Amino acid sequence: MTYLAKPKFHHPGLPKNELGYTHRDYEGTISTLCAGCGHDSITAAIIQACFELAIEPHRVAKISGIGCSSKTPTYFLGNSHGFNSVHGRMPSVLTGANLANRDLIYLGVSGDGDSASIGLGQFAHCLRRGVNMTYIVENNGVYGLTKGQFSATADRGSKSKRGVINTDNSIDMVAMALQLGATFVARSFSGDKEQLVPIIKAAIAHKGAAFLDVISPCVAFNNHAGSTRSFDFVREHNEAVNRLDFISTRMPIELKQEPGTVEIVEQHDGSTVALRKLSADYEIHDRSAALGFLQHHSAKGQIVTGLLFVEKEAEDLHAHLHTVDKPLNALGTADLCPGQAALDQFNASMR
Ligand SMILES: Cc1ncc(C[n+]2csc(CCOP(=O)(O)OP(=O)(O)O)c2C)c(N)n1
Ligand code: SF4
Ligand SMILES: [Mg+2]
Repeated sequence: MTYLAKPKFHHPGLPKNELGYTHRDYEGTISTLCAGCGHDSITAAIIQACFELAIEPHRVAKISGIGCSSKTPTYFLGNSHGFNSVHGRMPSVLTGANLANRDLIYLGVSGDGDSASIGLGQFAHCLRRGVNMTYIVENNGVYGLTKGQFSATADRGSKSKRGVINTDNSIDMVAMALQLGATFVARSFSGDKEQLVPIIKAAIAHKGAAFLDVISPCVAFNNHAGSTRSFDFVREHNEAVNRLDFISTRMPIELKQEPGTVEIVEQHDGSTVALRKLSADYEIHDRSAALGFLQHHSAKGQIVTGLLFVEKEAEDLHAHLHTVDKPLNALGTADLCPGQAALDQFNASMR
């Protein structure tokens, strides 16, 4: 994989966190994504969240699939463990790593193509099993890396850059995550750092399956007229617009939004998305209400962003399986060979 190393020096006055690390200590190599890609804003938010949480980088494992989104772990946490797996297989690789070493912080990074098409089964089982992780889908509605085919999250009726109309129904991964039993479910927008950074921090702190769908503009393949995110389309059809946006500029979009408001985010080509930010009094512990809230606003053409649901007493896969409380590589001979008496007792229990 090609990458550009960042210079090692940095300003001596950079702020430090409680571990004495600067922001630079949480960065990776220089991004090779298109300038203005929403994925780079998500990278910046992950770096900020890990810096603010004062996470020791060697305690993090970043696991991804294939796609522009799945390339992004190269651009953050350069001193962490990382595994760029096969298309759609991030969840099973992450599950295996998590079972082998429960002491690491797992960041699963994926795309809407990676998770909603080839990896849909893996996505589903990973969430329903309650693997302790932060699962981030960088959702742009297209297969960016392979030149802009519709992904399964693209709206029915929207037009691709090549002029093809999408005739398939779209998948809402947030609704699916709620139905699958994820214990932390949120959606955000790559350009809303004020919302995204605290959500990532909360997801990392959550002990269980945390799913985060981040709407992330693809500047290369979702910036054309005819998309269901255009302002005219929303006004005329007033249909669910629960995904993507697109921009023609080469500058990332930024957004400051008050809780409880709907913000029409206009792109440089005139296309828009309507983002509804949850209000402060939204009840986050009611799974079925969260689903209803999502669908109600989706029908009005609004994308709900914010922390939609958190299970109060979340448990993870290790708790379900009653696994040993140490990482497997920390088990000594005494743990692995408990002796003849213990073996006899175990054999007796099988008779
Ligand atoms: C088994 C397999 N099938 C197909 C591909 C081709 N492929 C590479 S990335 C990709 C889609 C990526 O889309 P997404 O996950 O949304 O990432 P984005 O580039 O949009 O961030 C596809 C189909 C592949 N690499 N491996
Ligand atoms: S093709 Fe799209 S998703 Fe890929 S780097 Fe460029 S803007 Fe980002
Ligand atoms: Mg994509």
